[in-house]
Amino acid sequence: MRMRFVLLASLSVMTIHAIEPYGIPDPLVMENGKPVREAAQWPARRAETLALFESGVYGKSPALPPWEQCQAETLFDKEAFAGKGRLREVIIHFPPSGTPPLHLLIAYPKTGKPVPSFVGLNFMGNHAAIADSQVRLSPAWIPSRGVGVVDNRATEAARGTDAASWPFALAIERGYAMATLYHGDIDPDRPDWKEGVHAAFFAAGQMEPGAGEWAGLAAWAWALRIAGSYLMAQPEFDPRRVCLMGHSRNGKTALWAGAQDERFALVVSNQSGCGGAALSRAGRGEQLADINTRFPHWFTSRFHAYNGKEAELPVDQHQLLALIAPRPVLVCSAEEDLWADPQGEFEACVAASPVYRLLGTDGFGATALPPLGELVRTTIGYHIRPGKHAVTAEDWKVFLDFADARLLK
Ligand code: GTR
Repeated sequence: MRMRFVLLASLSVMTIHAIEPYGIPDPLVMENGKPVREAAQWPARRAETLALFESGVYGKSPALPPWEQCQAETLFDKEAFAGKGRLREVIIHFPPSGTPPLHLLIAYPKTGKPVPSFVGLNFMGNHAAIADSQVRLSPAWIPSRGVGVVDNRATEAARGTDAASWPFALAIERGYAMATLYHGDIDPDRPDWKEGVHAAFFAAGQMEPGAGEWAGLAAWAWALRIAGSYLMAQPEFDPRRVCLMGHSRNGKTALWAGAQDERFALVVSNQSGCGGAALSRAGRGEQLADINTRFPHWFTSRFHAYNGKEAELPVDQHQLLALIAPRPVLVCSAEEDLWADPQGEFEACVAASPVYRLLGTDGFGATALPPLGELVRTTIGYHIRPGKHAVTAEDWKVFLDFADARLLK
């Protein structure tokens, strides 16, 4: 057992001052203690790492339905953004029957060539992402903190109220499509297993996911992957450059989707924190007991067993980043967002780097937290900006700069 754990400080002499020796699992040592020394040995380690996250953290999802078994219908596709781009909304049905359909809102440039794209979940419904009367007002349960939300349902007043998080015109100007879907479409963000996608997979009499079965974040990740399948099947979007982006709980979800699904070219985590990019063993900011108490429906029940016992976790979150290797991953923090533990997010990048290097990339190019506003552009990227927990157009500029640097080379 001991063989499998590393003192993070030993990874690089330069990291000694930046990183405490937490005793996180070594991403390059098999569960049986054998070291992974060559790239050819990584797939086996990757598979067992993925299985550990499935069984102990997010829960195992059903197989993703092949795109041929899904159905997409375009609700509208029109010129928008002062003639510079188009706005489309589609409804996507997928098996088995009884599953709630997804609504995907896509803004894209009119280039005549397949464009790179970002897809991410939103918190408040597609109608909140842009003030446009044609976008469907989500009938799903929506958190009451949303502007224009009455009795947990959207009203017309909710249109465009989350537009600051979705700078569609900026993406278009930069040559990217930006797509979003509401996580509550597939599973409302509350501890209720009757109304979301899970119930369609329950055995007779089953009332909630069993230990090790997918919980809330995993269902959202599943929806993101289906949205990705859609984009990859359309001529307007380059199937080899579909990127995932997520903020906060949706950032945890984007990482889990990108870890499982190697079709995605790049993943951006914005302030994903606990259960996302931050090391659980770091012990700062949100702890497992906090997250599992406030959001009992996000992770598999097995994850709850580690409340206050982070040192016993079979994996830590640097290994989630490592599952994305060798594809680019960008971890973004905000200085005042201590709940998401910027330092722990940075340390996870450092600790994932050996896997990225083994696979022939430049890994992570920083050994101490970079100055505010300075983007680390290596295959594992990192950025920390001043300010609080949010995703803004300024953040999107960083995501697009990173994607330009990593995908348009
Ligand atoms: C917080 C939660 C975080 C993060 C955040 C968000 O309340 O503790 O883990 O997910 O919500 O999603 O905005």
